[in-house]
Amino acid sequence: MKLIVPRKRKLLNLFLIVFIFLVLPSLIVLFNGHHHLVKIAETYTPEDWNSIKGLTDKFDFSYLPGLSDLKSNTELDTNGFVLSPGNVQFKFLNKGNKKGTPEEIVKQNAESYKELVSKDPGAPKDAVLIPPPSPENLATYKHANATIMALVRNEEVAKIGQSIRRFQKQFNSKFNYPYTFLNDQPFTDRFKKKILRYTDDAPVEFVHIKSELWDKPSFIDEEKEKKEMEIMFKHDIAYAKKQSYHNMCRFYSGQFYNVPELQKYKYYWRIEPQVKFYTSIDYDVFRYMEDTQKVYGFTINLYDIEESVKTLWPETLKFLNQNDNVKYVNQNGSFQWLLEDLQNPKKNKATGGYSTCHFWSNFEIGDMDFFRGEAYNNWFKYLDSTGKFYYERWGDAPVHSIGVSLFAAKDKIHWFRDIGYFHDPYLYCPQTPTSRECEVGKFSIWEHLNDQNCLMNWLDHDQPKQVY
Ligand SMILES: Nc1nc2c(ncn2[C@@H]2O[C@H](COP(=O)(O)OP(=O)(O)OP(=O)(O)O)[C@@H](O)[C@H]2O)c(=O)[nH]1
Ligand SMILES: *[C@@H]1O[C@H](CO)[C@@H](O)[C@H](O)[C@H]1NC(C)=O
Ligand SMILES: *[C@@H]1O[C@H](CO)[C@@H](O)[C@H](O)[C@H]1NC(C)=O
Ligand SMILES: [Mg+2]
Repeated sequence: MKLIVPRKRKLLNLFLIVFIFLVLPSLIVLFNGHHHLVKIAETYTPEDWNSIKGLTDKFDFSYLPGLSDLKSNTELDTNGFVLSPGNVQFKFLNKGNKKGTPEEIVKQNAESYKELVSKDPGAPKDAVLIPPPSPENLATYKHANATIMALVRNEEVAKIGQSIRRFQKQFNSKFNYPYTFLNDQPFTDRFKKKILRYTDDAPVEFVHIKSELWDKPSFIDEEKEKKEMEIMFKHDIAYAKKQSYHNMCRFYSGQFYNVPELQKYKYYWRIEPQVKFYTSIDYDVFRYMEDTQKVYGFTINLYDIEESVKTLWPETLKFLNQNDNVKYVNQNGSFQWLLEDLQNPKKNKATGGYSTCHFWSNFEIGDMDFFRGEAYNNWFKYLDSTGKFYYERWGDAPVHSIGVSLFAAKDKIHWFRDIGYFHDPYLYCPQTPTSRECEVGKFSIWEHLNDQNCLMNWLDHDQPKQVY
């Protein structure tokens, strides 16, 4: 027994020495982790951040000018944004002071949505609307500078035909706006012949898209692409592995307005195969866009698959913090809607803050000169340079939506409250005297998708004024 005691003391001393000199310092560092991070943010150069970023693809902190700036910032807390070079930040403010669990917010929003949509909206009141000319005056009618546009494959002729038939009936037979059909393959004679049966007297142009506007850029690392596609596929992201879908999203995000045959137009109205128009449109929608100088119009507004746009928002902030790119941001932009985190907070968590709310772009009426402008184009070029139209699956809808929300004033974005519309599985069915074949207030053909509706967030935070 006696022999063992000194050995125990020795062990205790050894333990104390190890604790004081090795364990204690690590604990101090651990508990001061926050300070440690602040120090990194302040002392590292952008190059250092880039090399740190290279260690992980998960998070891109490089757009943060210094974590200490985030601590208290009255400008950010009052306005919801700070727009100074190298220090661009946005914050969701919950100005309406909405409270509740995500489930409760979904319920509140769904109820408000139903109530709103069941009132007849009439027509927009912020312009003198132009009714259709009488048939004998149609030939000399003064059109807006606009085309109806559809990207479509030869084999989809019957499906786009259905869309056109309804579109002609509800709108275009009254105005005869020209159609532009786009395809990465040459259109067949069969396709052209069939289309001309649907388009009545409207002018029609068939365009074969040049490969440099459509093909995957040569700098894309195909091994990395394959690896990333596999991961997205495992996460059940629709079309993750479909090469042409990625091409389509990139084309609609940043190339369609460069198609030579579209240069002669300012406005476009995008249509897709198998969509429905539920309401009769009895004024010239393009003239409305022109007269009010709107940049973008939509009907449906919803969340996206968060994994498909994981770094779209961080990359955007990175771009805005480069050089003097902040000059492109419109201080009257729709930032709150982009950041709302009450209804589907898990989206914001996965995307570095972006709600994933977007205008559903299979229906969109837009000003191509906006997209052709310096702000949108430089931003798109930056996004394209990241390769993430392929390494992620950035859709044209979130890209258009973030673009118009940042670079256009909110009163240049228009919700077409009077146009009923369907693209599987979502619909917009307002209570109007001409609404047919839809159930007023329904948002999706699947009840469980009601939590995907972002419209109330748009109306709560960024709808500029009552237009209807
Ligand atoms: N020419 C051509 N058109 C395409 C291609 N991929 C998609 N499109 C068109 O691009 C538009 C969007 O594609 P969709 O497949 O409808 O994509 P989506 O609306 O996200 O998905 P769905 O729910 O399947 O409709 C449609 O008008 C398609 O016809 C392609 O590879 N070539
Ligand atoms: C229509 O708009 C395009 C793009 O802005 C422009 O180049 C073209 O000259 C315009 N056409 C007319 C007739 O104004
Ligand atoms: C923003 O809105 C205010 C108030 O409506 C207006 O005075 C200002 O000119 C707008 N600025 C921009 C850049 O649109
Ligand atoms: Mg579609």
